[in-house]
Amino acid sequence: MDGFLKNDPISLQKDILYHVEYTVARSRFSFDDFEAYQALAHSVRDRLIERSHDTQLYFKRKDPKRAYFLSLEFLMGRSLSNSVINLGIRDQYADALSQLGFEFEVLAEQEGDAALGNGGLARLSACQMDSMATLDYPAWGYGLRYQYGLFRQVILDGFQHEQPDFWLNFGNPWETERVHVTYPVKFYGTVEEEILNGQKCNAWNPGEVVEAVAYDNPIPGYGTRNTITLRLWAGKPSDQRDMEAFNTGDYINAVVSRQKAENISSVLYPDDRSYQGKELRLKQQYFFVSASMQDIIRRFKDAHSNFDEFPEKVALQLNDTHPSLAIVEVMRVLVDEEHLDWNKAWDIVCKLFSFTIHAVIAEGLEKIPVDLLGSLLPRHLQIIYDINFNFVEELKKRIGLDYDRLSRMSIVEEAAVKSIRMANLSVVCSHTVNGVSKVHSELLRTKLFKDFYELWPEKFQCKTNGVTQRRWIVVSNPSLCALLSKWLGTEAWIRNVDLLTGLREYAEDADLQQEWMMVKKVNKMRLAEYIEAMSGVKVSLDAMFDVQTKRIHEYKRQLLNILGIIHRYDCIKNMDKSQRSKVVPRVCIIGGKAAPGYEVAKKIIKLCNAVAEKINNDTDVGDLLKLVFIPDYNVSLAEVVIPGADLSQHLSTAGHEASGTGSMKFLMNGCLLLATEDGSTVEIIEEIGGRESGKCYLRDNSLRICFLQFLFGAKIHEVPELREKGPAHKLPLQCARVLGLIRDGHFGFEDYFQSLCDSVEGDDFYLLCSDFGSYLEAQAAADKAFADPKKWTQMSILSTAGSGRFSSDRTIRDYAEKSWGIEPCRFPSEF
Ligand code: 26M
Repeated sequence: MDGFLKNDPISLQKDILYHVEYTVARSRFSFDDFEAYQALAHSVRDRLIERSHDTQLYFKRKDPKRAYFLSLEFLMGRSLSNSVINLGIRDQYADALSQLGFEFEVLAEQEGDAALGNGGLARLSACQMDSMATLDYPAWGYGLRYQYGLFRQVILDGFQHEQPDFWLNFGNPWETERVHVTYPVKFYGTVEEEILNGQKCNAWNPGEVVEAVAYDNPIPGYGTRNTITLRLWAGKPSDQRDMEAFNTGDYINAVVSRQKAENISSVLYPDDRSYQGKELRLKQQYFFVSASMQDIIRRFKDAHSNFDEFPEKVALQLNDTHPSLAIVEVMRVLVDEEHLDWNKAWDIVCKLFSFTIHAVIAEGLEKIPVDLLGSLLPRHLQIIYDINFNFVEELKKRIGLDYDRLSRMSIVEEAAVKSIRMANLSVVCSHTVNGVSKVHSELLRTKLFKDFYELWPEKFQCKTNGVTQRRWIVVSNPSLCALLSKWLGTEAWIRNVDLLTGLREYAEDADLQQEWMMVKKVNKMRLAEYIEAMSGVKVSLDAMFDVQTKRIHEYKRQLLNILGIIHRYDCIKNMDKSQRSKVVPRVCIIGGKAAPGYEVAKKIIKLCNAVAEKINNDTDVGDLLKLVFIPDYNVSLAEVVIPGADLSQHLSTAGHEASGTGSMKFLMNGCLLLATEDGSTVEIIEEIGGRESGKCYLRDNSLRICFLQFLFGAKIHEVPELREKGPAHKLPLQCARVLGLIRDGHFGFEDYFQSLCDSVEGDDFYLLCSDFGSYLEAQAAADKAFADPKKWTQMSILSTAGSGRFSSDRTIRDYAEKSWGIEPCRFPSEF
C-alpha cells in the first residue's frame, strides 16, 4: 500500500502550511524564510517517516541478513535537497513553494550542516549510507549524536580560530528521538568471579552507568521506496546511577552529577591524525559500541531463540578501529550474559566482523594504554588478554618460536606504555580486512600487516572508495545533471553511473561542448559570487579556477601549492607587458581546517592568507593571479566549490594518501586533476588515461603527456630513496628563491614562517623540494591545455564520462557481496 501522504503541489502546500501553523507555531499568514524551511523540512520528514516504517516492517517480515555499519563519524551535510531529490519530489515542492511566494533554493540555504565527522573517513560513511539505501540493502548505520559537531573555522588576521558548532540550537527536524529505545552502558568498577548454576562466571560490577538514547535519522534511497536508518546515540542520565547520592540527601550535587552523563556524546574530537589516549574518547567509543550491540542483539533475539544463526543474520562493519571494542563487547555479552561457552562465542564472533582500514602508516594505528582500558572497562581488558593468549598459542603452532614476529603480531604491545593494538585486535577477529584503494590495499599486504597477510592471505581485500553521484552531481550540480540526462537520453545514470561512458562518443561534438562550457560558466559564476561575498575579492570568470580543498596536513602538501603560487607571482612580477599578455589567468582557491593542536597546519593557513593579501592587492598582477582561502570548508561549501572548479589539486607525497575521495567528486563534475600518483588517483589514471596508462582517450605528444590529468612527482617506490638522499643537492633554484621571499618577509610574519621554510630546506620529509620542478612542469602543462578551450572541454567531458567506477554504489555492492554476504531487500512498490 502506498502511504497516506500525497505529493501533488496542492497537497504539499497544505502540508507546509499545516507545519507552519502547528509545528513551527507561527501564523500561516506570516512566516519568514527560516520558518518556511522548518515547515518544509517537517513536511519532508513526514514522508521519510512513512517510508522508513514501510522499509522496517518489510525487513522484519523478510528477516534477511542485515549489515550494520559502525562508525564514530558521519559527515552528512544538509538533508533537505538530498531528501526531496531521492524521494523524487523536488520539482513538486518547488512548485508548491513558488505558489506560496518562496523559492526552494533559498529555503535550502537556511539549513545548517550536520558535521559529525572530521574529513575523508566521515564523508565516505555518508556517501556509503546513500548507496546502501539506493541499492536496497537491509543495512543500518550506527554512530554518536555529538551535540557539538566539527568546530567552525574562523579566520582572523589570517589565523585560524575555532568556534563551537552547536548545531542543534534551532532543533533538528530530520531526527526522531526514540525515548523508549534506551540502553544502560556501564563503566569502571570491578570484576568478580561468581558461581552461577554451578558454573564459574565473571560478574562486572560497574562504578558508573549511563543511559544511551536512540535518535533515528532516515536515509532515503533514490528511485526506491526503501529508506534506511542512521541511528545515533546520545548520553542521558540513568536511573540506576547515583541513587545513593540522592538517598544521602545531597540533592543538588546529585542532580548536577546526573547531568554529566550528557558529556559523553557532547563533542566530536577534531583531530584526524593521532590517538592521544584520552579517557573521554575511549568512553565515547565504548558507549557507542555497547548501545549499538545491545540494539542489534535485541533485534536478533526478537526473531530467534538462540545464537546459532547470529552470523547468518548479522554482518558488522568496522569503519577503522574506532568501533573495534564491538568485538570484545559481543564476546563479553555472549560469554558473561548469554552464558555461551568461550569457544562457541569465539566461533560466532569470528564470523561477524569486516574491518576497513583508512590509515597508511604504522604511527596512524590506534593504541589504547592498558591502564586506561583496565580502569574504564576492566572485564574487556581480561577478554582481550584471553583472546590474545589463544591467538599467540595458535600462532606459535603455525610459525614456531619466532619471538620478533610473535611480538609484532601480538594484540598487546609491551612497550614503555603497555597498550592494546586495536588494529591487530581487529585483524585477528575479523573475517575480512580491506584497504580503500588498490595501492593502499597492497601496502597493507606488504608493509603494515605483512605478518598477518602471510598468515591469512584470504582475509585481505581491496575496496576502492567511491562517492555518491546523487549528492555530488544531482544535488550539487543541477545544470550538469540536466545536461547529462539530456545527452544520455535518460536519468538512469543516477542509479547506474556506468551509463556516463555514453558521453564519450560526443566528447568532440561542438553542441555538447558549447553546452558543457555554459554549465561550467554557471557554476563558476555561483562560486565567484560566493568568493566576492565572503572575501570581497572579485575574480574573473575567464581565469582557470584551480582548487585544493581538504583537511590541512603536511602530507597533503598545501604548502607545495602555496610555494607554486608564489613562484607564479614572482614570474608575473618579472615579466614585461607582452609576456604578461600570454599568461593564462588563474584563480587559486585553497580551503580546509587544521586540527586545533596542529601548529604546522595552522602556519600553512596563515601563510596562505598572507600570500593572498599580497597578491590580491598587487595591481601589477590584476586578474592574472588571485589567491583565495575559503574559510570553514564543509560539505555544503564543497557543493558550491567543486562544480565551479576547472582544475583540482591532489598533491599528497606518494604513499601517504590511503585513497582520497575529493578527487572523485571533482572528476564527476568535469574537473581535471593535477595530482601525484597516490591512493585513488592511480586508479583514476588507469580508468580514464594518464601518464603511462594503457587506456588513453586523448594523446598530446607535444606535452609529452598522455592525459586527462596532469601528473607529477615521485612515485611510491621512489620515495624511500629520495628521502635517503636528503635535501641538500636537490633544492631547485626556483624553490630556493621562493623560500627566500618568505624568509625575507615579502609576506610579513617572517619569524613565524621560518620554521616552515626550515622543514623544506631541512629534512624535507614530504619531498617538496624534490617534487617542485616536476610540479611546475605539470602546472605549465595545465596552463597550455587551458589555453585551448575546445581541447580542455573535451578532456572535461571525458573526465565525467570516466568517473563511473568511483561511485560508492560500486563500492557498496562490493562490500555487500564480498564482505557482508547480504542481498538487496526491496520494498515491493513504486515509490
Ligand atoms: C582518532 C583519534 C581520536 C579522535 C579521532 C581520530 C580520527 C578520526 C578520523 C582518526 C582518523 C580519522 O580519519 C582518518 C581519515 O579520514 N582517513 C581518510 O579516509 C579516507 C576514506 O577512506 C581516505 O580517502 C583518505 O585517504 C584517508 O586519509
